Amino acid sequence: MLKIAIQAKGRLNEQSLELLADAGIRVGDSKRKLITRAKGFDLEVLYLRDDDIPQAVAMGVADIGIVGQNEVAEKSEDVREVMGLGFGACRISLALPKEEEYTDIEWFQNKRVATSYPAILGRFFQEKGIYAHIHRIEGSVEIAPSIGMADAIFDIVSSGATLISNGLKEVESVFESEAVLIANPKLSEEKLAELDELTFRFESIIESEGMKYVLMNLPVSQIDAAVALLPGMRSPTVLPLAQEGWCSIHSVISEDVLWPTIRQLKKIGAEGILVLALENMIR
Ligand code: PRT
Ligand code: ZN
Repeated sequence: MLKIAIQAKGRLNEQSLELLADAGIRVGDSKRKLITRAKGFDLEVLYLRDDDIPQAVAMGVADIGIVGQNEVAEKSEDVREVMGLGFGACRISLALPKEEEYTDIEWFQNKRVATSYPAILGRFFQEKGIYAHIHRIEGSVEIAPSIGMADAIFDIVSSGATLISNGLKEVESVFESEAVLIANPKLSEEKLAELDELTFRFESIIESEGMKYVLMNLPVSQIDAAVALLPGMRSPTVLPLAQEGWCSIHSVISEDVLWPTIRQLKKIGAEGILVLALENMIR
């Protein structure tokens, strides 16, 4: 039986549980327990702090885990990144007080930079030939410049609102991250087969994200025009209607092009267009 480590509480907890639920894996209340047995899949769920997940997976305390790529890169543990999970997107950026004049990376020579990601930053500065003082601090990194602890920070940014409200500006985006599924590199054949089933389910969920299922009625004479607008998985499904000269067309379409496509379908005579949510997509 596979053991998966997920964040006990914090930004990735809810979406990790949601992904498991979408994959038909139900997990009981996490709040008080360190470990629970899932229903719907032979899986044990271990709740940890995100910082501890790469090591837990490397040591085999857990076989697999869901964690930000930022933590994987910072900890440099021996784990295998299996797949991106499409949530928890953020970047780690260098930021300075907004009144500072910034020209290029040389600005950082001999400066003091506060961060919770000293390893990633150290590698970046080394690559760029920058010598700077890296101060490791946990939490509230964004206040370090205003209290005189540092000249700049290197921290996680998503919307940028935290930087702005602390009078800082982002000057270099260094590392792009999302939540990933990681695995111990030495899993048994049996566990690898279980992991394969899990990734198959995750992939079908991720693929269906941003996709809609559309169906509509259309004059038969317009089938070719509709097929050109609707790619579908192989090609759209065309079913006859009881009324002669009409058919029903079904297809899967990306949300990005949904509305412009619907406009064009209306123009060629489509009626009764239904747009439905899509839960899973298995190619
Ligand atoms: O308790 P534990 O150690 O498990 O949690 P934690 O407090 O260390 O991590 P948590 O829950 O804050 O974040 C978990 C993971 O979510 C991170 O490792 C990232 O992979 C991912 N993630 C995605 C983020 C953000 N977006 C994010 N915006 N992690 C943190 N932030 C913080 C950031 O530190 C900054 O304070 O949000 C602020 C910036 O957000 P904006 O939107 O104002 O730019
Ligand atoms: Zn953490």
